[in-house]
Amino acid sequence: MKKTTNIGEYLIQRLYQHGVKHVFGIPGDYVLGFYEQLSQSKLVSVVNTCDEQGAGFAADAYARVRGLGAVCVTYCVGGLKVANTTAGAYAEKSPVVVISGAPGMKEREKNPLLHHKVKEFDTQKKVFEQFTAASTVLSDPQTAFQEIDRVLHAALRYKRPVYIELPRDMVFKTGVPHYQPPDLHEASDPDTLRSALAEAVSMINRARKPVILADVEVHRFALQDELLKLARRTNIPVATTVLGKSVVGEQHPFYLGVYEGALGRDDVRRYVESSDCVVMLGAFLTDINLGIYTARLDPARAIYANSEKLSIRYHTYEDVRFKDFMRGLAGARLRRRARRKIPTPPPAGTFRAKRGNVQITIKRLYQRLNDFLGANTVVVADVGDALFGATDLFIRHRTEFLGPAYYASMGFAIPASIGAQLANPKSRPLVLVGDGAFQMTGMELATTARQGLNPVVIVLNNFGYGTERHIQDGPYNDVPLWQYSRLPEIFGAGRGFVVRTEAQLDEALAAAAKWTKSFCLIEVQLEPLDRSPALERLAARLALNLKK
Ligand SMILES: Cc1ncc(C[n+]2csc(CCOP(=O)(O)OP(=O)(O)O)c2C)c(N)n1
Ligand SMILES: [Mg+2]
Repeated sequence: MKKTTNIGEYLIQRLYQHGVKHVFGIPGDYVLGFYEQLSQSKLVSVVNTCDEQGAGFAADAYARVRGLGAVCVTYCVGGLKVANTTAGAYAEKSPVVVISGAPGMKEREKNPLLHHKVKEFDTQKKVFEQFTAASTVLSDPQTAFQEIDRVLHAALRYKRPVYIELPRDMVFKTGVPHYQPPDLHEASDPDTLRSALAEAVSMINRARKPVILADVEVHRFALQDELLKLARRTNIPVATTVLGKSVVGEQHPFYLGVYEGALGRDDVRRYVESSDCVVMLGAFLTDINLGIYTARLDPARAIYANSEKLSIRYHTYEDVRFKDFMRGLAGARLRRRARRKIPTPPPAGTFRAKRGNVQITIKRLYQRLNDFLGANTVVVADVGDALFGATDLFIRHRTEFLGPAYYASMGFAIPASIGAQLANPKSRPLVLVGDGAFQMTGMELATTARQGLNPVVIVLNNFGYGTERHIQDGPYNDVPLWQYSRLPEIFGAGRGFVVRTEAQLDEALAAAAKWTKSFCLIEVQLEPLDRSPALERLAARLALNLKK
Protein backbone atom coordinates (compact mmCIF):
# COMPACT_ATOMS: atom_id res chain seq x y z
CA MET A 1 0.00 0.00 0.00
CA LYS A 2 1.13 3.58 -0.70
CA LYS A 3 2.49 5.45 2.29
CA THR A 4 -0.28 8.04 2.32
CA THR A 5 -3.51 6.32 1.35
CA ASN A 6 -6.63 8.17 2.40
CA ILE A 7 -9.79 6.61 3.81
CA GLY A 8 -11.83 6.76 0.59
CA GLU A 9 -9.01 5.28 -1.47
CA TYR A 10 -8.50 2.47 1.01
CA LEU A 11 -12.18 1.57 0.92
CA ILE A 12 -12.10 1.40 -2.88
CA GLN A 13 -8.95 -0.75 -2.86
CA ARG A 14 -10.40 -3.22 -0.39
CA LEU A 15 -13.70 -3.49 -2.26
CA TYR A 16 -11.78 -4.20 -5.44
CA GLN A 17 -9.59 -6.80 -3.75
CA HIS A 18 -12.76 -8.60 -2.71
CA GLY A 19 -14.07 -8.70 -6.29
CA VAL A 20 -16.17 -5.53 -6.53
CA LYS A 21 -15.75 -3.75 -9.84
CA HIS A 22 -19.04 -1.88 -9.95
CA VAL A 23 -20.63 0.34 -7.34
CA PHE A 24 -24.31 1.17 -7.75
CA GLY A 25 -25.97 4.33 -6.51
CA ILE A 26 -26.88 7.97 -6.73
CA PRO A 27 -24.70 10.80 -5.39
CA GLY A 28 -25.67 13.67 -3.09
CA ASP A 29 -23.72 16.45 -1.44
CA TYR A 30 -22.73 14.33 1.55
CA VAL A 31 -21.10 11.75 -0.68
CA LEU A 32 -19.83 13.78 -3.62
CA GLY A 33 -16.19 13.67 -2.49
CA PHE A 34 -16.26 9.89 -2.44
CA TYR A 35 -18.10 9.78 -5.78
CA GLU A 36 -15.32 11.85 -7.28
CA GLN A 37 -12.81 9.33 -5.95
CA LEU A 38 -14.86 6.45 -7.31
CA SER A 39 -15.10 8.00 -10.73
CA GLN A 40 -11.36 8.78 -10.84
CA SER A 41 -10.53 5.26 -9.75
CA LYS A 42 -9.38 2.75 -12.33
CA LEU A 43 -10.44 -0.10 -10.08
CA VAL A 44 -14.21 0.35 -9.98
CA SER A 45 -16.95 1.89 -12.13
CA VAL A 46 -19.93 3.81 -10.85
CA VAL A 47 -23.33 2.66 -12.11
CA ASN A 48 -25.93 5.38 -11.69
CA THR A 49 -29.46 4.08 -11.34
CA CYS A 50 -32.77 5.98 -11.58
CA ASP A 51 -33.60 5.33 -7.94
CA GLU A 52 -31.66 4.13 -4.92
CA GLN A 53 -33.92 1.12 -4.50
CA GLY A 54 -32.82 0.05 -7.98
CA ALA A 55 -29.19 0.41 -6.93
CA GLY A 56 -29.84 -1.68 -3.84
CA PHE A 57 -31.41 -4.56 -5.78
CA ALA A 58 -28.68 -4.37 -8.43
CA ALA A 59 -25.97 -4.58 -5.77
CA ASP A 60 -27.78 -7.51 -4.15
CA ALA A 61 -27.82 -9.50 -7.41
CA TYR A 62 -24.20 -8.53 -8.06
CA ALA A 63 -23.29 -9.89 -4.63
CA ARG A 64 -25.17 -13.14 -5.30
CA VAL A 65 -23.23 -13.68 -8.50
CA ARG A 66 -19.77 -12.34 -7.58
CA GLY A 67 -19.61 -12.83 -3.81
CA LEU A 68 -19.72 -9.16 -2.81
CA GLY A 69 -21.64 -6.11 -4.02
CA ALA A 70 -21.69 -2.43 -3.11
CA VAL A 71 -24.19 0.38 -3.15
CA CYS A 72 -23.20 3.99 -2.46
CA VAL A 73 -25.76 6.61 -1.51
CA THR A 74 -26.21 9.90 0.23
CA TYR A 75 -27.29 10.39 3.80
CA CYS A 76 -30.84 9.29 4.83
CA VAL A 77 -32.76 10.37 1.70
CA GLY A 78 -30.71 7.86 -0.26
CA GLY A 79 -29.76 5.56 2.59
CA LEU A 80 -33.25 4.93 3.86
CA LYS A 81 -34.37 4.07 0.32
CA VAL A 82 -32.03 1.10 0.36
CA ALA A 83 -33.29 0.00 3.77
CA ASN A 84 -35.76 -2.36 2.07
CA THR A 85 -33.23 -3.89 -0.31
CA THR A 86 -30.70 -4.27 2.50
CA ALA A 87 -33.32 -5.97 4.65
CA GLY A 88 -33.93 -8.37 1.76
CA ALA A 89 -30.21 -8.99 1.36
CA TYR A 90 -29.97 -9.69 5.08
CA ALA A 91 -32.89 -12.09 5.06
CA GLU A 92 -31.63 -13.95 2.00
CA LYS A 93 -27.93 -13.81 2.86
CA SER A 94 -26.47 -11.58 0.23
CA PRO A 95 -23.29 -9.68 1.18
CA VAL A 96 -23.94 -6.09 0.11
CA VAL A 97 -21.76 -3.25 1.38
CA VAL A 98 -23.92 -0.19 1.97
CA ILE A 99 -21.76 2.95 1.83
CA SER A 100 -23.49 6.11 2.88
CA GLY A 101 -22.14 9.64 2.84
CA ALA A 102 -22.91 11.67 5.93
CA PRO A 103 -22.40 15.09 7.49
CA GLY A 104 -18.77 15.72 8.43
CA MET A 105 -17.66 15.08 12.01
CA LYS A 106 -16.83 18.77 12.43
CA GLU A 107 -20.28 19.79 11.20
CA ARG A 108 -21.93 17.60 13.82
CA GLU A 109 -20.63 19.64 16.75
CA LYS A 110 -23.43 21.52 18.55
CA ASN A 111 -26.00 19.33 16.83
CA PRO A 112 -27.17 21.72 14.08
CA LEU A 113 -30.24 21.02 11.94
CA LEU A 114 -28.45 19.95 8.78
CA HIS A 115 -30.51 18.90 5.77
CA HIS A 116 -31.42 15.19 5.41
CA LYS A 117 -31.04 14.61 9.15
CA VAL A 118 -34.03 12.70 10.56
CA LYS A 119 -33.66 12.90 14.32
CA GLU A 120 -30.11 12.33 15.54
CA PHE A 121 -26.95 12.09 13.48
CA ASP A 122 -26.86 8.36 14.11
CA THR A 123 -30.52 7.66 13.28
CA GLN A 124 -29.67 6.08 9.93
CA LYS A 125 -26.91 3.96 11.44
CA LYS A 126 -29.32 2.69 14.11
CA VAL A 127 -31.79 1.69 11.41
CA PHE A 128 -29.13 -0.23 9.53
CA GLU A 129 -27.92 -2.00 12.65
CA GLN A 130 -31.19 -3.92 12.52
CA PHE A 131 -30.33 -5.67 9.27
CA THR A 132 -26.60 -5.70 8.81
CA ALA A 133 -23.97 -8.09 10.14
CA ALA A 134 -21.71 -5.18 11.13
CA SER A 135 -21.71 -1.41 10.86
CA THR A 136 -19.33 1.47 11.37
CA VAL A 137 -18.97 5.23 11.11
CA LEU A 138 -15.52 6.07 9.80
CA SER A 139 -15.14 8.94 12.21
CA ASP A 140 -11.51 8.46 13.18
CA PRO A 141 -8.55 8.25 10.77
CA GLN A 142 -6.62 6.21 13.34
CA THR A 143 -9.08 3.31 13.23
CA ALA A 144 -10.74 3.76 9.82
CA PHE A 145 -8.71 1.13 7.89
CA GLN A 146 -9.15 -1.41 10.63
CA GLU A 147 -12.87 -0.68 10.76
CA ILE A 148 -13.22 -1.10 7.00
CA ASP A 149 -11.54 -4.52 7.22
CA ARG A 150 -13.57 -5.60 10.24
CA VAL A 151 -16.85 -4.76 8.55
CA LEU A 152 -15.95 -6.24 5.15
CA HIS A 153 -14.85 -9.40 6.88
CA ALA A 154 -18.25 -9.68 8.57
CA ALA A 155 -19.96 -9.38 5.16
CA LEU A 156 -17.85 -12.22 3.77
CA ARG A 157 -18.02 -14.37 6.88
CA TYR A 158 -21.79 -14.20 7.36
CA LYS A 159 -22.81 -13.45 3.75
CA ARG A 160 -24.92 -10.61 4.99
CA PRO A 161 -24.98 -6.87 4.30
CA VAL A 162 -22.85 -4.38 6.22
CA TYR A 163 -23.04 -0.62 6.68
CA ILE A 164 -20.20 1.86 6.30
CA GLU A 165 -20.92 5.52 6.97
CA LEU A 166 -18.38 7.91 5.56
CA PRO A 167 -18.60 11.46 6.97
CA ARG A 168 -17.75 13.85 4.18
CA ASP A 169 -14.80 15.42 5.96
CA MET A 170 -13.14 12.00 6.44
CA VAL A 171 -12.94 10.87 2.80
CA PHE A 172 -9.59 12.48 2.08
CA LYS A 173 -8.08 12.03 5.55
CA THR A 174 -4.95 9.91 5.62
CA GLY A 175 -5.22 6.67 7.57
CA VAL A 176 -2.52 4.87 9.51
CA PRO A 177 0.67 4.71 7.40
CA HIS A 178 2.02 1.29 6.32
CA TYR A 179 -1.16 -0.42 7.47
CA GLN A 180 -1.39 -4.11 6.59
CA PRO A 181 -4.85 -5.74 6.40
CA PRO A 182 -5.10 -8.46 9.03
CA ASP A 183 -5.55 -12.11 8.15
CA LEU A 184 -9.04 -12.75 9.42
CA HIS A 185 -9.36 -16.36 8.38
CA GLU A 186 -11.34 -18.26 11.00
CA ALA A 187 -10.72 -21.95 11.27
CA SER A 188 -12.94 -24.66 12.71
CA ASP A 189 -11.95 -26.33 15.92
CA PRO A 190 -10.19 -29.42 14.48
CA ASP A 191 -11.41 -31.92 17.10
CA THR A 192 -15.02 -30.80 16.87
CA LEU A 193 -14.85 -30.88 13.08
CA ARG A 194 -13.43 -34.40 13.10
CA SER A 195 -16.04 -35.63 15.49
CA ALA A 196 -18.91 -33.98 13.59
CA LEU A 197 -17.70 -35.49 10.32
CA ALA A 198 -17.38 -38.92 11.91
CA GLU A 199 -20.96 -38.80 13.15
CA ALA A 200 -22.25 -37.51 9.82
CA VAL A 201 -20.36 -40.14 7.82
CA SER A 202 -21.59 -42.97 9.98
CA MET A 203 -25.18 -41.75 9.80
CA ILE A 204 -25.06 -41.37 6.02
CA ASN A 205 -23.34 -44.72 5.51
CA ARG A 206 -25.89 -46.50 7.64
CA ALA A 207 -28.83 -44.87 5.90
CA ARG A 208 -30.95 -46.87 3.51
CA LYS A 209 -32.18 -43.93 1.49
CA PRO A 210 -30.19 -40.75 2.11
CA VAL A 211 -30.95 -37.57 0.23
CA ILE A 212 -29.23 -34.19 0.03
CA LEU A 213 -31.26 -31.02 0.31
CA ALA A 214 -29.07 -28.20 -0.96
CA ASP A 215 -29.86 -24.59 -0.27
CA VAL A 216 -28.70 -21.07 -0.80
CA GLU A 217 -25.53 -21.10 1.28
CA VAL A 218 -23.92 -23.70 -0.96
CA HIS A 219 -24.08 -21.00 -3.56
CA ARG A 220 -23.13 -18.09 -1.29
CA PHE A 221 -20.02 -19.88 -0.03
CA ALA A 222 -19.14 -21.08 -3.55
CA LEU A 223 -19.32 -24.74 -2.55
CA GLN A 224 -21.02 -26.02 -5.68
CA ASP A 225 -18.00 -28.11 -6.64
CA GLU A 226 -17.98 -29.83 -3.25
CA LEU A 227 -21.69 -30.55 -3.60
CA LEU A 228 -21.18 -31.99 -7.05
CA LYS A 229 -18.28 -34.11 -5.85
CA LEU A 230 -20.32 -35.40 -2.94
CA ALA A 231 -23.23 -36.39 -5.16
CA ARG A 232 -21.03 -37.93 -7.86
CA ARG A 233 -18.93 -39.92 -5.43
CA THR A 234 -21.84 -41.35 -3.48
CA ASN A 235 -24.75 -41.34 -5.95
CA ILE A 236 -26.90 -39.71 -3.27
CA PRO A 237 -29.72 -37.80 -5.00
CA VAL A 238 -29.92 -34.02 -4.60
CA ALA A 239 -33.01 -31.87 -4.20
CA THR A 240 -32.84 -28.10 -3.74
CA THR A 241 -35.09 -25.56 -2.08
CA VAL A 242 -36.66 -22.69 -4.03
CA LEU A 243 -34.11 -20.24 -2.66
CA GLY A 244 -31.34 -22.68 -3.50
CA LYS A 245 -32.70 -23.48 -6.94
CA SER A 246 -30.00 -23.96 -9.57
CA VAL A 247 -27.23 -24.63 -7.08
CA VAL A 248 -26.58 -27.69 -9.22
CA GLY A 249 -27.26 -28.03 -12.92
CA GLU A 250 -30.74 -29.47 -13.19
CA GLN A 251 -29.90 -32.02 -15.83
CA HIS A 252 -27.59 -34.10 -13.67
CA PRO A 253 -28.82 -37.68 -13.29
CA PHE A 254 -28.81 -37.33 -9.49
CA TYR A 255 -31.00 -34.21 -9.52
CA LEU A 256 -34.45 -34.73 -8.06
CA GLY A 257 -36.05 -31.29 -8.34
CA VAL A 258 -37.19 -28.50 -6.06
CA TYR A 259 -38.43 -29.63 -2.68
CA GLU A 260 -40.99 -27.33 -1.11
CA GLY A 261 -43.24 -29.49 1.00
CA ALA A 262 -46.75 -29.79 -0.29
CA LEU A 263 -46.17 -26.93 -2.73
CA GLY A 264 -43.61 -28.69 -4.85
CA ARG A 265 -43.79 -31.76 -7.06
CA ASP A 266 -45.35 -34.59 -5.18
CA ASP A 267 -42.81 -37.22 -6.21
CA VAL A 268 -39.96 -35.04 -4.88
CA ARG A 269 -41.81 -34.49 -1.62
CA ARG A 270 -42.43 -38.18 -1.12
CA TYR A 271 -38.83 -39.08 -1.87
CA VAL A 272 -37.37 -36.51 0.54
CA GLU A 273 -39.84 -37.12 3.33
CA SER A 274 -39.44 -40.87 3.23
CA SER A 275 -35.65 -40.61 3.48
CA ASP A 276 -34.02 -41.90 6.66
CA CYS A 277 -31.22 -39.33 6.36
CA VAL A 278 -31.82 -35.85 4.94
CA VAL A 279 -28.53 -34.02 4.58
CA MET A 280 -29.50 -30.34 4.59
CA LEU A 281 -26.59 -28.33 3.32
CA GLY A 282 -26.57 -24.56 3.65
CA ALA A 283 -30.28 -24.81 4.31
CA PHE A 284 -32.53 -22.13 5.54
CA LEU A 285 -35.79 -23.40 6.93
CA THR A 286 -38.05 -20.54 5.84
CA ASP A 287 -41.78 -20.83 5.35
CA ILE A 288 -41.54 -20.63 1.57
CA ASN A 289 -38.66 -23.12 1.46
CA LEU A 290 -40.79 -25.37 3.60
CA GLY A 291 -43.85 -24.92 1.43
CA ILE A 292 -45.61 -22.72 4.01
CA TYR A 293 -44.80 -25.27 6.67
CA THR A 294 -46.16 -28.21 4.82
CA ALA A 295 -42.72 -29.80 4.76
CA ARG A 296 -42.26 -32.80 7.00
CA LEU A 297 -38.62 -33.04 7.94
CA ASP A 298 -37.86 -34.91 11.11
CA PRO A 299 -34.76 -33.63 12.98
CA ALA A 300 -34.10 -37.18 14.21
CA ARG A 301 -33.35 -38.11 10.60
CA ALA A 302 -31.50 -34.96 9.58
CA ILE A 303 -28.09 -33.43 9.30
CA TYR A 304 -28.51 -29.69 9.33
CA ALA A 305 -25.44 -27.70 8.38
CA ASN A 306 -25.15 -24.03 7.59
CA SER A 307 -22.95 -21.07 8.48
CA GLU A 308 -24.75 -20.54 11.77
CA LYS A 309 -25.45 -24.02 12.94
CA LEU A 310 -24.39 -27.63 12.67
CA SER A 311 -26.62 -30.28 14.12
CA ILE A 312 -26.69 -33.98 13.47
CA ARG A 313 -29.89 -35.48 14.77
CA TYR A 314 -30.18 -33.89 18.19
CA HIS A 315 -26.46 -33.14 18.64
CA THR A 316 -25.24 -29.62 18.04
CA TYR A 317 -21.61 -28.83 17.25
CA GLU A 318 -20.09 -25.41 17.95
CA ASP A 319 -17.10 -23.86 16.17
CA VAL A 320 -17.41 -25.72 12.90
CA ARG A 321 -17.28 -23.58 9.77
CA PHE A 322 -19.80 -24.60 7.13
CA LYS A 323 -17.10 -24.54 4.44
CA ASP A 324 -14.87 -26.92 6.38
CA PHE A 325 -17.77 -29.29 7.03
CA MET A 326 -18.76 -29.34 3.34
CA ARG A 327 -15.19 -29.90 2.19
CA GLY A 328 -14.72 -32.58 4.79
CA LEU A 329 -17.87 -34.37 3.74
CA ALA A 330 -17.01 -34.20 0.05
CA GLY A 331 -13.68 -35.89 0.75
CA ALA A 332 -14.89 -38.31 3.45
CA ARG A 333 -15.11 -42.11 3.27
CA LEU A 334 -18.69 -42.30 2.20
CA ARG A 335 -20.16 -45.43 0.77
CA ARG A 336 -20.74 -45.39 -2.97
CA ARG A 337 -24.23 -46.57 -3.69
CA ALA A 338 -25.83 -48.18 -6.66
CA ARG A 339 -27.69 -45.52 -8.57
CA ARG A 340 -31.32 -45.60 -7.47
CA LYS A 341 -34.23 -44.96 -9.66
CA ILE A 342 -35.23 -41.47 -8.64
CA PRO A 343 -38.08 -39.27 -9.74
CA THR A 344 -36.74 -36.96 -12.39
CA PRO A 345 -38.12 -33.66 -13.57
CA PRO A 346 -40.53 -34.15 -16.46
CA PRO A 347 -38.58 -33.76 -19.71
CA ALA A 348 -38.56 -30.26 -21.09
CA GLY A 349 -39.83 -31.44 -24.47
CA THR A 350 -39.98 -29.19 -27.45
CA PHE A 351 -42.64 -26.59 -27.63
CA ARG A 352 -44.71 -26.36 -30.77
CA ALA A 353 -46.84 -23.27 -30.90
CA LYS A 354 -50.47 -23.94 -31.68
CA ARG A 355 -51.41 -22.12 -34.81
CA GLY A 356 -54.16 -19.56 -35.10
CA ASN A 357 -55.56 -17.47 -32.35
CA VAL A 358 -54.84 -19.71 -29.35
CA GLN A 359 -54.23 -17.56 -26.29
CA ILE A 360 -51.08 -18.24 -24.34
CA THR A 361 -51.43 -19.62 -20.81
CA ILE A 362 -48.91 -19.44 -17.97
CA LYS A 363 -48.29 -23.14 -18.21
CA ARG A 364 -47.54 -23.00 -21.94
CA LEU A 365 -45.48 -19.83 -21.46
CA TYR A 366 -43.11 -21.69 -19.14
CA GLN A 367 -42.94 -24.62 -21.50
CA ARG A 368 -41.82 -22.26 -24.26
CA LEU A 369 -39.37 -20.48 -21.97
CA ASN A 370 -37.74 -23.81 -21.16
CA ASP A 371 -36.71 -24.01 -24.81
CA PHE A 372 -35.36 -20.49 -24.66
CA LEU A 373 -32.89 -21.15 -21.87
CA GLY A 374 -29.35 -21.39 -23.11
CA ALA A 375 -25.97 -22.05 -21.56
CA ASN A 376 -25.53 -18.37 -20.69
CA THR A 377 -29.02 -17.56 -19.51
CA VAL A 378 -29.45 -16.30 -16.00
CA VAL A 379 -33.09 -16.34 -14.92
CA VAL A 380 -34.08 -13.41 -12.71
CA ALA A 381 -37.58 -13.72 -11.29
CA ASP A 382 -39.66 -11.17 -9.42
CA VAL A 383 -42.26 -11.92 -6.77
CA GLY A 384 -45.61 -13.21 -8.02
CA ASP A 385 -46.28 -15.94 -10.51
CA ALA A 386 -42.97 -15.02 -12.14
CA LEU A 387 -41.25 -16.64 -9.17
CA PHE A 388 -43.59 -19.54 -8.57
CA GLY A 389 -43.92 -20.55 -12.19
CA ALA A 390 -40.16 -20.28 -12.65
CA THR A 391 -39.49 -23.00 -10.11
CA ASP A 392 -40.55 -25.44 -12.80
CA LEU A 393 -38.00 -24.18 -15.32
CA PHE A 394 -34.94 -26.32 -15.92
CA ILE A 395 -31.84 -24.37 -15.19
CA ARG A 396 -29.13 -25.90 -17.35
CA HIS A 397 -26.21 -24.62 -15.36
CA ARG A 398 -25.80 -24.13 -11.68
CA THR A 399 -26.46 -20.86 -9.96
CA GLU A 400 -28.30 -19.24 -12.75
CA PHE A 401 -31.53 -18.51 -10.97
CA LEU A 402 -32.00 -15.36 -8.90
CA GLY A 403 -35.19 -14.50 -7.08
CA PRO A 404 -36.25 -13.03 -3.74
CA ALA A 405 -37.73 -16.36 -2.69
CA TYR A 406 -37.90 -15.61 1.02
CA TYR A 407 -38.09 -11.88 1.74
CA ALA A 408 -40.23 -11.54 -1.37
CA SER A 409 -39.99 -7.84 -2.09
CA MET A 410 -41.60 -6.88 -5.37
CA GLY A 411 -39.51 -4.78 -7.74
CA PHE A 412 -36.41 -6.96 -7.48
CA ALA A 413 -36.07 -8.38 -10.95
CA ILE A 414 -35.43 -5.50 -13.36
CA PRO A 415 -32.71 -3.81 -11.27
CA ALA A 416 -31.32 -7.19 -10.20
CA SER A 417 -30.83 -8.12 -13.85
CA ILE A 418 -28.53 -5.09 -14.20
CA GLY A 419 -26.38 -6.25 -11.29
CA ALA A 420 -26.40 -9.85 -12.50
CA GLN A 421 -25.25 -9.01 -16.01
CA LEU A 422 -22.55 -6.59 -14.89
CA ALA A 423 -21.33 -9.23 -12.44
CA ASN A 424 -21.09 -11.75 -15.27
CA PRO A 425 -20.97 -10.00 -18.64
CA LYS A 426 -21.06 -13.35 -20.46
CA SER A 427 -24.58 -14.00 -19.23
CA ARG A 428 -27.84 -12.80 -20.74
CA PRO A 429 -30.61 -12.37 -18.19
CA LEU A 430 -34.10 -13.66 -18.81
CA VAL A 431 -36.22 -11.48 -16.56
CA LEU A 432 -39.66 -12.66 -15.44
CA VAL A 433 -41.72 -9.92 -13.88
CA GLY A 434 -45.40 -9.33 -13.18
CA ASP A 435 -47.12 -6.12 -14.28
CA GLY A 436 -47.45 -4.97 -10.66
CA ALA A 437 -43.77 -5.51 -9.86
CA PHE A 438 -42.74 -3.95 -13.17
CA GLN A 439 -44.57 -0.76 -12.31
CA MET A 440 -42.44 -0.47 -9.16
CA THR A 441 -38.94 -0.53 -10.63
CA GLY A 442 -39.34 -1.09 -14.39
CA MET A 443 -37.95 2.39 -15.03
CA GLU A 444 -34.51 0.96 -14.28
CA LEU A 445 -34.64 -0.32 -17.86
CA ALA A 446 -33.30 3.18 -18.53
CA THR A 447 -30.18 2.11 -16.61
CA THR A 448 -30.12 -1.13 -18.59
CA ALA A 449 -30.13 0.94 -21.78
CA ARG A 450 -27.49 3.34 -20.46
CA GLN A 451 -25.19 0.44 -19.58
CA GLY A 452 -25.71 -1.20 -22.97
CA LEU A 453 -27.07 -4.40 -21.39
CA ASN A 454 -29.33 -6.81 -23.24
CA PRO A 455 -31.72 -8.77 -21.00
CA VAL A 456 -34.87 -10.35 -22.35
CA VAL A 457 -37.69 -9.07 -20.17
CA ILE A 458 -40.99 -10.93 -20.02
CA VAL A 459 -43.73 -8.84 -18.43
CA LEU A 460 -46.42 -11.27 -17.29
CA ASN A 461 -49.36 -8.96 -17.68
CA ASN A 462 -52.38 -10.39 -15.92
CA PHE A 463 -53.77 -6.90 -15.31
CA GLY A 464 -53.20 -6.83 -11.59
CA TYR A 465 -51.82 -8.37 -8.45
CA GLY A 466 -52.67 -11.87 -9.57
CA THR A 467 -51.11 -13.66 -6.62
CA GLU A 468 -53.32 -11.71 -4.27
CA ARG A 469 -56.45 -12.14 -6.35
CA HIS A 470 -56.27 -15.84 -5.57
CA ILE A 471 -56.08 -15.21 -1.84
CA GLN A 472 -58.63 -12.42 -1.62
CA ASP A 473 -59.77 -10.22 -4.49
CA GLY A 474 -61.00 -6.66 -4.74
CA PRO A 475 -60.47 -3.51 -6.80
CA TYR A 476 -57.24 -2.92 -4.85
CA ASN A 477 -55.68 -5.72 -6.88
CA ASP A 478 -56.18 -3.98 -10.23
CA VAL A 479 -53.12 -2.47 -11.92
CA PRO A 480 -53.61 0.11 -14.69
CA LEU A 481 -52.61 -0.90 -18.17
CA TRP A 482 -49.36 0.53 -19.49
CA GLN A 483 -48.11 0.24 -23.03
CA TYR A 484 -45.04 -1.63 -21.84
CA SER A 485 -43.83 -2.48 -25.30
CA ARG A 486 -43.43 1.20 -26.15
CA LEU A 487 -40.87 1.86 -23.43
CA PRO A 488 -38.00 1.42 -25.92
CA GLU A 489 -39.27 4.60 -27.62
CA ILE A 490 -38.79 6.46 -24.35
CA PHE A 491 -35.39 5.00 -23.54
CA GLY A 492 -34.07 5.24 -27.08
CA ALA A 493 -32.95 1.60 -26.96
CA GLY A 494 -34.39 -1.88 -26.95
CA ARG A 495 -37.20 -3.62 -28.78
CA GLY A 496 -40.76 -4.11 -27.59
CA PHE A 497 -43.35 -6.81 -28.34
CA VAL A 498 -46.92 -7.46 -27.23
CA VAL A 499 -48.09 -11.04 -27.40
CA ARG A 500 -51.38 -12.76 -26.71
CA THR A 501 -51.21 -15.98 -28.64
CA GLU A 502 -48.84 -18.94 -28.70
CA ALA A 503 -47.71 -18.12 -32.21
CA GLN A 504 -46.93 -14.51 -31.31
CA LEU A 505 -44.93 -15.60 -28.27
CA ASP A 506 -42.95 -18.01 -30.37
CA GLU A 507 -42.12 -15.31 -32.89
CA ALA A 508 -41.20 -12.72 -30.27
CA LEU A 509 -38.85 -15.09 -28.44
CA ALA A 510 -37.22 -16.13 -31.70
CA ALA A 511 -36.67 -12.46 -32.54
CA ALA A 512 -35.33 -11.76 -29.03
CA ALA A 513 -32.85 -14.62 -29.32
CA LYS A 514 -31.44 -12.97 -32.45
CA TRP A 515 -31.55 -9.39 -31.18
CA THR A 516 -28.64 -9.12 -28.78
CA LYS A 517 -27.75 -5.45 -29.33
CA SER A 518 -29.98 -4.18 -26.55
CA PHE A 519 -32.79 -5.30 -24.30
CA CYS A 520 -36.06 -6.86 -25.50
CA LEU A 521 -39.29 -6.38 -23.64
CA ILE A 522 -42.06 -8.88 -24.33
CA GLU A 523 -45.41 -8.09 -22.76
CA VAL A 524 -47.35 -11.35 -22.46
CA GLN A 525 -51.06 -10.71 -21.97
CA LEU A 526 -52.62 -13.36 -19.79
CA GLU A 527 -56.05 -14.04 -18.41
CA PRO A 528 -56.30 -12.30 -15.00
CA LEU A 529 -57.06 -15.55 -13.18
CA ASP A 530 -54.62 -17.80 -15.04
CA ARG A 531 -51.89 -19.19 -12.81
CA SER A 532 -49.10 -21.70 -12.60
CA PRO A 533 -49.69 -25.01 -10.83
CA ALA A 534 -47.23 -23.91 -8.12
CA LEU A 535 -49.17 -20.72 -7.45
CA GLU A 536 -52.39 -22.67 -7.41
CA ARG A 537 -51.08 -24.79 -4.55
CA LEU A 538 -49.55 -21.83 -2.73
CA ALA A 539 -52.62 -19.60 -2.93
CA ALA A 540 -54.86 -22.37 -1.61
CA ARG A 541 -52.50 -22.79 1.33
CA LEU A 542 -52.25 -19.05 2.10
CA ALA A 543 -56.00 -18.61 1.89
CA LEU A 544 -56.33 -21.41 4.44
CA ASN A 545 -53.96 -19.61 6.80
CA LEU A 546 -55.91 -16.37 6.38
CA LYS A 547 -59.08 -18.05 7.60
CA LYS A 548 -57.45 -19.55 10.67
C1 LIG B 1 -42.83 -4.39 -2.16
C2 LIG B 1 -44.01 -5.32 -2.01
N1 LIG B 1 -45.26 -4.81 -1.87
C3 LIG B 1 -46.33 -5.64 -1.76
C4 LIG B 1 -46.17 -7.00 -1.76
C5 LIG B 1 -47.38 -7.92 -1.61
N2 LIG B 1 -47.62 -8.68 -2.85
C6 LIG B 1 -47.19 -9.96 -3.01
S1 LIG B 1 -47.53 -10.58 -4.52
C7 LIG B 1 -48.27 -9.14 -5.00
C8 LIG B 1 -48.82 -9.01 -6.38
C9 LIG B 1 -47.79 -9.09 -7.44
O1 LIG B 1 -48.34 -8.63 -8.64
P1 LIG B 1 -47.60 -8.81 -10.00
O2 LIG B 1 -46.21 -8.29 -9.91
O3 LIG B 1 -48.44 -8.26 -11.09
O4 LIG B 1 -47.46 -10.39 -10.14
P2 LIG B 1 -48.66 -11.47 -10.22
O5 LIG B 1 -49.01 -11.82 -8.82
O6 LIG B 1 -49.80 -10.82 -10.93
O7 LIG B 1 -48.06 -12.63 -10.94
C10 LIG B 1 -48.27 -8.19 -3.97
C11 LIG B 1 -48.85 -6.84 -4.07
C12 LIG B 1 -44.84 -7.49 -1.87
N3 LIG B 1 -44.56 -8.79 -1.86
N4 LIG B 1 -43.79 -6.63 -2.03
MG1 LIG C 1 -49.82 -9.20 -12.24
